[in-house]
Amino acid sequence: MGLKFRERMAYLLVAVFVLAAPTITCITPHPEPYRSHPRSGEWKILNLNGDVSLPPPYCGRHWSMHTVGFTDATVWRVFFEGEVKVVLKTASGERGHLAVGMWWTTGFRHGLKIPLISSTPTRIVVDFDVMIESLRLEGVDQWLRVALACAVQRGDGAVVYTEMDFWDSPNTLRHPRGNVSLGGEIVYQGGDVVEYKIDQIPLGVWRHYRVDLTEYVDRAWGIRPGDRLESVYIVIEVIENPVEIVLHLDNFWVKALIPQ
Ligand SMILES: [Ca+2]
Repeated sequence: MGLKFRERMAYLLVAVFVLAAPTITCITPHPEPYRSHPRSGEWKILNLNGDVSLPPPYCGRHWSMHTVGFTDATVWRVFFEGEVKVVLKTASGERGHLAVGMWWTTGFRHGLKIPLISSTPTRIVVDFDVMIESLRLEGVDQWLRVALACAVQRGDGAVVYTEMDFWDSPNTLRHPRGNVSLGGEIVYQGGDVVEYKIDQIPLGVWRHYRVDLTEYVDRAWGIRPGDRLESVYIVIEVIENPVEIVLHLDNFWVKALIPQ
C-alpha cells in the first residue's frame, strides 16, 4: 500500500520546486529601465539648427530663451551668429535664471514631446560644445550654477527638471543640498529638481559634452511609461551677489539612439 519512502520524497521535492518556481521568478530583480535601452544603433537627430548655421535673418530660428525671477536690474542678451553667445549681468539681490535651448514647440524636429519609453526602445543623449569666455563674481557668498538641463513631463502631467552642472561657484559647492560633499554627484535635490555635478569647465576653453539624458533622468526620477522630454537647454542660475558671465554654445544636438 502507498508509495515507498524514497518515492514519496521524490514527489515532495517535485512539488516544492513547482510551488516555489513562481516565487523565484517574482523575486528576480527587474532590470532598471535605462539599462534595457540600446547602447548601439543609429543616431537620429531630434532638433533643428543646433549648429546655428541658418543664414541671417534666421540664425536663431528654432532656439528659445527666457528668464525667470530677474528684475529690470539684470541685463541679458543672446546672440545667434554661427554659434550662440549669451551675456548675463545681474545686480545685487537678484535671484533667477536664464535658459537658452530647444523647446518641443519650436526646436524639436517633429514639434512633439519625445517619449522616453516607446514601443521602440530609445536612448536620448545631448551633444554640445560650450565655452565660458569670462566670469566675474562679486563677494564670497555668491551662488552661480551653469548647467545642461531638461524638463520631462510625466504621465500624470507633472514636470520634473534634471540638471547637469558643468560650472558651480565655490559657495554653491560649500552649501550643497545633495550628496556631493560626501563624494556623491548630486549638488541639489529638492521638489521637482535633481541637479548633478558633471564637471568644472575651465574658463576660456571649448569643451565637448555628451550627456546621456536617459540615464540621468532615470537615476533622478525613474523613467515610467508616459514620460516625455519637452525641453533641453543651458541654464545659468544666480542668487544674491552680482555676477557677470559670457558663455558660448554650438553644435547643440538632441539625439536618439535607435537599435538596428
Ligand atoms: Ca555653428
